[in-house]
Amino acid sequence: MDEFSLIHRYFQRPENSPASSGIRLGIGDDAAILTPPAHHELVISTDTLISGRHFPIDTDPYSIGWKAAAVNLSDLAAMGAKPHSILLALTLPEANPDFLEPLADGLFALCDAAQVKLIGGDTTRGQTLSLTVTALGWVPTGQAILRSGAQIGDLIVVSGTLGDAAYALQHLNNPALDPELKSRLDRPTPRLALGLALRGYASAMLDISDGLAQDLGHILKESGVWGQIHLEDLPLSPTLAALNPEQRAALALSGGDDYELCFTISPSKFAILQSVWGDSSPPLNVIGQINARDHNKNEHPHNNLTVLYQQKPFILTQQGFRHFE
Ligand code: TPP
Repeated sequence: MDEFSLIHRYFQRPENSPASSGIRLGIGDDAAILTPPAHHELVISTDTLISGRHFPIDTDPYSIGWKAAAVNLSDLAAMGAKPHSILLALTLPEANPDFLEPLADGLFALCDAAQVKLIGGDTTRGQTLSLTVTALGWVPTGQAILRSGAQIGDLIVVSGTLGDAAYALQHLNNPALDPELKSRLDRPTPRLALGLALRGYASAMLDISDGLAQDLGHILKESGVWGQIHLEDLPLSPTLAALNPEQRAALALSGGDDYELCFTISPSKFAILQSVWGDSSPPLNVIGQINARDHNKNEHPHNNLTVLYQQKPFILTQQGFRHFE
């Protein structure tokens, strides 16, 4: 199958869905043409997933397609943006229909649920399967939620539970692995509704891909503040809650692949948010607060985060996922 028939067969879909608003020209020409809504800014992000590096090589193709879209839509959620469309650059060792069909199904299942359209991309042949998705979304001008806005006195809040995907990655060969934990690794849910709901509430936000300790560190650094979190307050699934503190910390703080949102918010706005968000999914949990300066921090002067366990500083052996270590 050549490149053009491959794109046509698996990735070109009817144009007249409700998601096509704002798309003057979609997939199939040299480039797509979008019409941005008035008084909005374009929010754009890209992430590559490489087989064996970002997902186990035997991951099912539906999950691979889903995850490639999910991690990118998660970046838009983290800005408070409404996702609009994606581009996909795909490198494949071979064009096998038994693989491509479910891969496209997984990608489109999430895109359809999020009303996101594939507007272009590229396919190439290469030794290692790799997917680069670029996601585009809109936010009303000036309303995007940056990493740099955390204020002294703000609460630090996370959505959902942490460490599930990292636990699943460690237990892939265990037949007793809870399928729910496995699906947290394979098919993460981008927190799109929450990201939108946090406009006007969160002072700073990001999505947790490399592990909370490392990612929250970015908010603290960009905002020029210090932060304290409490190991006891981290939201955990029952399997992880049963582990010892070192194991819990390694998975929930340094494991990564969570794709939950971490944000800072003033206590008064959080009270209002709770009445608006209520029992909606995912649940929100306060795990710490933003400080002016932390004098406990001498042991890690390069990092503004203190983790407390039983009110004492808890030393992390690793901050989070790093590609080059
Ligand atoms: N090994 C395999 C086979 N699968 C995994 N999911 C991991 C390791 C763990 N892992 C790979 S990349 C990553 C994690 C936790 C972090 C997120 O990827 P990155 O490219 O850093 O995304 P970004 O932070 O740029 O969004």
